[in-house]
Amino acid sequence: MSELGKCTTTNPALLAWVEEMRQLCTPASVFWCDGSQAEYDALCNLMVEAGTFTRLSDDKRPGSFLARSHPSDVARVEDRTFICSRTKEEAGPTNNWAEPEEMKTRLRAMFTGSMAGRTMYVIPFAMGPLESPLCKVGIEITDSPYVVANMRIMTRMGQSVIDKLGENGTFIPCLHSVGAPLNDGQPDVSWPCAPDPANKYIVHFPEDPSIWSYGSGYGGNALLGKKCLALRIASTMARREGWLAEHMLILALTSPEGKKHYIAAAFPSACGKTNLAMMQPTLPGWTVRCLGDDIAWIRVGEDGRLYAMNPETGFFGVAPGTSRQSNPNAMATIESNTIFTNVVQTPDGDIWWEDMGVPAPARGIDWQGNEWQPESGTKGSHPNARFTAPAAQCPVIDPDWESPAGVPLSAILFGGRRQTTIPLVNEAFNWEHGVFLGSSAGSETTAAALGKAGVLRRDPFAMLPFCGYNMVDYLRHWLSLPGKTDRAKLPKVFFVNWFRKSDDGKWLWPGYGENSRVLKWVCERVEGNGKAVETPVGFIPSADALDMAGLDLPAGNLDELLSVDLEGWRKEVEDIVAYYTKLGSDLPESLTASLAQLQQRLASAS
Ligand code: GTP
Ligand code: SPV
Ligand code: MN
Repeated sequence: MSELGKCTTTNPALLAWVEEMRQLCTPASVFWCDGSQAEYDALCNLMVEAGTFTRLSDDKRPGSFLARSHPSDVARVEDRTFICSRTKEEAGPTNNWAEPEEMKTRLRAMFTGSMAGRTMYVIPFAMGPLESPLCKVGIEITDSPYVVANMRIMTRMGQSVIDKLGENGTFIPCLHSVGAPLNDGQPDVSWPCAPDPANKYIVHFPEDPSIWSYGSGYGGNALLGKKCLALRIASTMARREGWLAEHMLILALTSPEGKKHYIAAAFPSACGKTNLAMMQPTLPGWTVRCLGDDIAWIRVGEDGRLYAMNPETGFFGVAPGTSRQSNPNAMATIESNTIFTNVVQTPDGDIWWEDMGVPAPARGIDWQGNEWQPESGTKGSHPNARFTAPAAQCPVIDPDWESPAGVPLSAILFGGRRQTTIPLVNEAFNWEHGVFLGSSAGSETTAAALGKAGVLRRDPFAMLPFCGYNMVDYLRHWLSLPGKTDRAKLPKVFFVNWFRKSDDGKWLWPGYGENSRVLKWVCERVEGNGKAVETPVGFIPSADALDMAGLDLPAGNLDELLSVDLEGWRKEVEDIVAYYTKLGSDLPESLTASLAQLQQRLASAS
């Protein structure tokens, strides 16, 4: 192992960029990360001393830590996220845009001296297995040791990446500062950041490509390999190079007869990807294996099928609601070596959150660091509290999860959080109709981004906050796939909704492991079996098509989940028309045709 913090690269471009950023940000010191366990341990100890981390009990959660963020810094900031392509047109109607040189001037001013009194960490990281044809190398410069520790779990990081880069390899520069320089002698705080939202900037320059992030230390704002690189920047590369960078989980589903299908699913943030990715099927004999829970890079393989690969190595998962009942495999994954952020600290040195499936502690410390009791009437953990855990610790991780080639997809699911109208599952008539379903996906907003939760918005392909270029061009890119391969080899497309509610506010569908019943039907449809009725909105399972053995659903629920609510759908169509109008006149004709056909089918169904 190399001496901690010592540089081992001879790559001149890398050395020059780090030196330039050192001069800009004027840190007290520079630390080159090698990604070793010893380095991780040393940084965790340092954070314990600084009050950023609380070490959890070795009996309860070995190797694990709790962090509490600043109350202003708890989620992604979509308003402060920019795609600075050359022209506004290239960023498109759904992204914030600023002229790149103007933005760089502004950012350079913000970053000037921004790391004063702090250590500047240099993190070499790779997204994707190092041998994968899609693997991308990034270098994140950050003044947050919390970011370093999380990046070590979430990415392939350290010396192996420097070695891959070699003398002449290229990398994506990712500059990050919490935006809280320290004057001489000024004491630090446990979670430094720039509290005023107007001072946060999550900025992408797709032409460089490069990423500049200022003012936040939380999640997707700060772990720049994830949303910034593996989705926003990667989507622009994917478009150019003919592949796809998607906000999707990847799972393997095996039937009792041993038939294995790989499925990818795009649901918006906090809408069930992690849960589906590692679910425990309630149907006897079926198994799910997890390959990824948030991001999929997909390319056409030599055999013409679509192959999906997870570029990450960890899970940055929503804590509240995670329990032995809802997600036993996540609970097993986070038994050790996990970083918890914004959950309750219990008196016995462990953590707790709402709907964890175990009794709340009589008292504890809430996510804001205050004494807390369950009777207090406030939530002890933040709704966007998260765990960061190594994927390798997941008991149902698929043996091929690190395969450089990825795995061939049988089906793609789109979904959203919809209390009304949208059925439990709906199969697209064909690829173009599938792209229409993805493009028009709506979902109620969640705590994963700052802003009001529970508001219905269109979130095409669950990529609204993550598409690095013009959304209309993105949709065109998806429509171009049948031209790149044999159409018959493309995965079948479905739309699912686990979140329907009755008029009295109860879930109509139990969700979680019971979603295996829907996945079984998906497999049957892929194999050419599976009974369905053709409806105006797509193929929906016929009344007896879903395997409901052993599930006691209240009378009428299944009917409601699988019926086409014509009135609701007409409103839905109006909303989609309005959204398509917002996307502009350049929308591919295939999509406007799909919408018109849906309108016609609904009209003649009345
Ligand atoms: P990100 O990490 O933000 O991308 O979220 P995600 O898409 O991975 O969502 P996750 O699986 O963490 O679930 C988010 C919330 O939805 C949690 O509170 C879950 O308990 C809840 N949830 C997940 N699956 C289901 C389901 O099938 N039914 C119901 N009712 N809730 C679910
Ligand atoms: C999401 O919001 O989709 C997440 C969490 O996966 S974050 O990494 O913060 O973006
Ligand atoms: Mn996500």
